[in-house]
Amino acid sequence: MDQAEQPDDGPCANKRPSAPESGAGSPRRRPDRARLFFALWPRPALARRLHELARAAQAVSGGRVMRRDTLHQTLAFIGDIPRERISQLIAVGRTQRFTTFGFELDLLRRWGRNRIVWAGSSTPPPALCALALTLVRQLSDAGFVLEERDFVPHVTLVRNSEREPAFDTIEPLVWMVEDFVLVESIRTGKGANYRIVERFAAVNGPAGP
Ligand code: 2AM
Repeated sequence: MDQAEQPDDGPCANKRPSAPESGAGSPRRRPDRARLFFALWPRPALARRLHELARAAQAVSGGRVMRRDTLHQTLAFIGDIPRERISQLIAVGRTQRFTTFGFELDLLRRWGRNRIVWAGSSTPPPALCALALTLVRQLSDAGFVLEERDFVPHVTLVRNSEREPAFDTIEPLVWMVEDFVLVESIRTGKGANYRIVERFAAVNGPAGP
């Protein structure tokens, strides 16, 4: 299999649903609707390291480096929904019970199908997969329409890349997870801006802003 392609079974091998990208191609903004997702958001020091890595990768792969303030790892993608349903998403976020955990980002990969270069983990911890799977199951239970897709935890670093980055293992970057966030993606002419709607802390860890 072409290594650049997404595998059938990701490191979190359980199938779990992920929402269709409804309205994804539409540049028209509707004030009564919003595009949302749950994600891990790196603290500033980690975001800086990831951004340095993104720039190093882009120097080889070409394409567009993600802005430092937009770097994240998606847990569950909801897509375009009526704004009045955001409170339901917040309720789902608040029911998650998890304790702090850490993992290493130690891989750099490229998917040819969507031309993104991303950082990921060769050994994603069960806690990460469990958080994503539970979120998506509960979203489904709450009536959000989700599609079947494997969960491959990743941080997109470069979009529209033209070739493989020259290196595929990296000096491990440690990510300590103390919380996760609900994010609104606001499309602009220059790409997406992200707004953190709500932060959900681990049961044993205070999470700062
Ligand atoms: P990507 O970086 O791999 O494109 C905001 O768009 C976030 O949601 C990004 O992390 C993006 O992943 C992710 N995303 C977009 N569409 C998605 C989909 N249909 N399923 C899962 N994640 C999606």
